[in-house]
Amino acid sequence: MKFSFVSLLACGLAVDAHTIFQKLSVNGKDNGQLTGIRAPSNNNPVQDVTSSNMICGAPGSKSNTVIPVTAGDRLGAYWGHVIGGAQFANDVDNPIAKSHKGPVMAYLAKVDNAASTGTSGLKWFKVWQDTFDTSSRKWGVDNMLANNGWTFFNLPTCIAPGQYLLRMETIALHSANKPNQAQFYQSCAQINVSGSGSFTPSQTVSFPGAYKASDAGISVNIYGLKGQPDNDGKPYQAPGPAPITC
Ligand SMILES: *[C@@H]1O[C@H](CO)[C@@H](O)[C@H](O)[C@H]1NC(C)=O
Ligand SMILES: [Cu+2]
Repeated sequence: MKFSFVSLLACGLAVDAHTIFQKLSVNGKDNGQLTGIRAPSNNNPVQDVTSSNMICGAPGSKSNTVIPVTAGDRLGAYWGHVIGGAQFANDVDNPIAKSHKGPVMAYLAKVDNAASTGTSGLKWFKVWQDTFDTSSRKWGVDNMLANNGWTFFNLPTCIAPGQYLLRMETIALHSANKPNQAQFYQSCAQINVSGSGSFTPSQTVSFPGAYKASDAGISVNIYGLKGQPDNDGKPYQAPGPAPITC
């Protein structure tokens, strides 16, 4: 019964404890709020894996900016409870409620024009994920919390030059033991990659389509025998493909 009480506290009450990816840093330089970002206008999660909102979140902000990056750069994705970060002073649910354990992942899709492209029919591949570490029993979300909302990763050096949408995704699994209760949070950044990479993915996935509600990483009880959200120290199988290797 413990986990149902926890999830009731986490998301069943009036205050929502959700999150939004809303700015991108490149080698430590913050590009600013919603610059080059397509973010949903509110922090409600997507819970239907067949929804087109699985791509870049519910329709919201638009930007004409395409952020220049070089393959190999260290990217930072900033997540906040609401657009701007904290909803109010001492907001304990910024960047996300501590109950919202789960993975943080990054996908790319090649596009002709990152500022103007539509989002349906794109071919996505995963470039990074921070899922669950069985020894420390920390989730990607725990690392995001420890970094005050930032998740950092290196854009693989093999990524070919050109424009891409970067789809950042956090999945909150605190209620995922119940059908369709995994919470998906995603926005997309518009990037222009330079460098000398030549990677073309041999396999890609579609959104929606890449995930099924029954996937082991989506329909999952993360509470161990002691009622802790530690997956009982067992490996966690994140949804979607494995990240590419260069
Ligand atoms: C993308 O980068 C290339 C190489 O630096 C540059 O020539 C091009 O103008 C850039 N395009 C956009 C939309 O920023
Ligand atoms: Cu939530």
